[in-house]
Amino acid sequence: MVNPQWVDTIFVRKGDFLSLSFSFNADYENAVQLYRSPEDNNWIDSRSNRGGAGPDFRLAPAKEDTWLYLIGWHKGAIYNPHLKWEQSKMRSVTDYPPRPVQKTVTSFEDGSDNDYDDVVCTYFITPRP
Ligand SMILES: [Ca+2]
Ligand SMILES: [Ca+2]
Repeated sequence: MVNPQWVDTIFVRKGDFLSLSFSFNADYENAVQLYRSPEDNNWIDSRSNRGGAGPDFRLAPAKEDTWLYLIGWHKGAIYNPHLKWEQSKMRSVTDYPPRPVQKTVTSFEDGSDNDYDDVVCTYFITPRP
């Protein structure tokens, strides 16, 4: 079960571009996944501090108004395959620098120290040029 309080819902208008970048600062194993539905196990993209932040993820221009869902996960240890993934607490701050660009910083906490930088996803939504 996903706790909806810690799901970042991303709204992308038809024709807009979404670009996400990721960073990690955690002692425990952390991951973040982008979904088309919060109840769906089929994620679109995934990053972890085990696999690395990787390149920015860029979604093709939305063919229709689209909702996407960003959810963070962690284990209470470093790279222990026997532990279950637990959902991470989430904070999200959005601003519009300058409009109509949207910039959002969504950060996740694995529960060890409340620094909320265990996974940080920064994303921009920009209109079609
Ligand atoms: Ca941290
Ligand atoms: Ca932390």
